[in-house]
Amino acid sequence: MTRTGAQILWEALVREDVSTVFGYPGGAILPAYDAMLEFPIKHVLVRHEQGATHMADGYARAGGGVGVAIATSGPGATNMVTGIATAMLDSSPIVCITGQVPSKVIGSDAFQETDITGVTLPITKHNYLVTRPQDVARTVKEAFYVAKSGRPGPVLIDITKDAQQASCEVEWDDSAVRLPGYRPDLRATEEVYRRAIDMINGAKRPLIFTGHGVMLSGAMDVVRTIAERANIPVAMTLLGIGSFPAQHELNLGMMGMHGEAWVNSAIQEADLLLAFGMRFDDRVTGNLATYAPKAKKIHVDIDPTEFNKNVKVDVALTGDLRTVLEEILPRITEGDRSEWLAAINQMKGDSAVKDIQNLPDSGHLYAAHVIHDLWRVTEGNALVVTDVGQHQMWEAQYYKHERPRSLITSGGLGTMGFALPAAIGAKFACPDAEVWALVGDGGFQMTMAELATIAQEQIKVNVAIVNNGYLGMVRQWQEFFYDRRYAATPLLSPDFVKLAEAYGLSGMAVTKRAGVVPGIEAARDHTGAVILDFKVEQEDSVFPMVPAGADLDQMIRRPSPNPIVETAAD
Ligand SMILES: Cc1cc2nc3c(=O)[nH]c(=O)nc-3n(C[C@H](O)[C@H](O)[C@H](O)COP(=O)(O)OP(=O)(O)OC[C@H]3O[C@@H](n4cnc5c(N)ncnc54)[C@H](O)[C@@H]3O)c2cc1C
Ligand SMILES: Cc1ncc(C[n+]2csc(CCOP(=O)(O)OP(=O)(O)O)c2C)c(N)n1
Ligand SMILES: [Mg+2]
Repeated sequence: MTRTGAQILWEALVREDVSTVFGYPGGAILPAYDAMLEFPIKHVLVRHEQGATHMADGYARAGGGVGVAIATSGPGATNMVTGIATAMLDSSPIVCITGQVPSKVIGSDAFQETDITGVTLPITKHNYLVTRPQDVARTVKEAFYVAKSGRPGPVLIDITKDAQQASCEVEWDDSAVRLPGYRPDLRATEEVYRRAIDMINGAKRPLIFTGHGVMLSGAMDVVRTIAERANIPVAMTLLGIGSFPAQHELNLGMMGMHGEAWVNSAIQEADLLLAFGMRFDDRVTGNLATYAPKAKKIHVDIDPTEFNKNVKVDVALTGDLRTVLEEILPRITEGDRSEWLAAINQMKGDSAVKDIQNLPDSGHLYAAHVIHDLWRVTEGNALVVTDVGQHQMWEAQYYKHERPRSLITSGGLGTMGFALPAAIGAKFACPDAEVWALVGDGGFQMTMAELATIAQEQIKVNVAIVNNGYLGMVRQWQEFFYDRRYAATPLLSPDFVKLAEAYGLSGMAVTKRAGVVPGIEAARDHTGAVILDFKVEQEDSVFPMVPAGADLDQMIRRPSPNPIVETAAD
């Protein structure tokens, strides 16, 4: 059958089970947009191509599939760069499709020409320039395979305008993709397995670390079975939140820079770390020279380049986490680690039982109250998508996530502006979920134009703005490390209630603690999207904090006597 490259593109996407794409049209991608009308694909018109990439990313993280974004050449393509880098750092599978100028003018500085495969080479798992319609079907198939297999990541397909317009005979190939040099299914030897199992069964003070890879491989159940059988407490990375039930008795909480104090202390005392699908980011380890000095380390990861990258490990098990752990599980013996669990409990002191909601109302509104109340009112069932900054860390501390993929956040790149579009993408992947974008007043202003996308698509994504009048996380660093010199962090914002109304949405400002629960309840009851502007204390800080590069147990704690509130971790 003869088809244009544009038609082949959409048919290939349909064959990959794509139902929704996020995009923005322009000259070089117009043939594809024209052909799109013939295919059963929902196109969501964004307001900025960065938004399209974050939506694709949120779609992938929430639903577990591959997200798709589409844009024109030149500025359309370069606007995607931040979203692609965000997906790369957090191993999120997205496919970005860009139009390119006609192949015969490539290299001539043609109108809206950018070498986007060159630009995105270091921030994609793989990318392609397609100049002939005959190559479109195979490329799309490969791109999806690369994006989702092994360690997931972003793939870009740049298609010239002439390749979209020209026709060719098309034959669909249903055979498995084979790419020379790409081996996503490596396996460790039996000898390595044996060493790992002996170490686990013999450990007295072991800790399991669960990372994003637990979610990506669907290993939640097997991790839990191992932890319960061997009585090993579990700590998680920011991106691992949701991989182990928050209120499980073996759950210790988040590790690292803003992790729970007792988790960081326990890491420094442990005799064995079992790192499952996490990559020892510098936010996690602090000073590498003094990191977990008493512990042997076992690292399970699908990407062998992660082994010994930051932390030297004793045993490295390559492979899909679930597959590896299912092999290990039958050989794990039941363990009594009550002494170790008691020691960690001691490290907690009475801090774990302090409930900030019981502290007297000082008349001020704190972000911690807002997030804790959001957790209570939604009964922990919301799908929360955060932006980047203090509110992101407070979310990690105060919203208890019992289920995987219920917290979506930009960890590795720390991309402000991520939350609103990623929440929109998440809503398309999970239409029945109660989706909340939790944003700072700074990051929200980077991508708030996507409120128009919410309005046009008539979707219900509620937005909670933690409005502290500052680029709060940077202000906190200035307070701690730059002598309180607040260079360029005080922040003027528009009236967010009026902004919501200008988009045809509803807005509400909350200034008192007593207004938080009614505000959240009203937002939930309303049929359309609601923007809640929580005007919180301006100079509150996130505690504890391990200063960048400091030893993990050298944490800055909330000053005492406590002038404000305790964090859950204090
Ligand atoms: C302001 C700010 C503060 C932060 N503070 C903290 C903090 O205090 N604590 C913290 O933890 N993080 C913090 N972060 C996040 C941090 O920067 C990292 O993003 C995070 O620690 C990475 O978590 P991860 O290693 O679990 O996930 P990723 O970076 O996504 O890594 C996942 C790992 O799993 C592997 N993997 C993927 N699929 C599989 C599979 N199928 N099988 C096996 N392995 C697989 C990958 O190869 C990779 O090594 C902060 C971020 C920001 C922006
Ligand atoms: C795109 C981008 N620019 C700059 C930064 C650096 N940065 C990290 S947190 C932060 C402040 C965020 O302020 P806000 O959105 O108000 O959130 P808050 O910390 O106040 O909760 C900044 C500027 C970043 N992470 N991303
Ligand atoms: Mg702020």
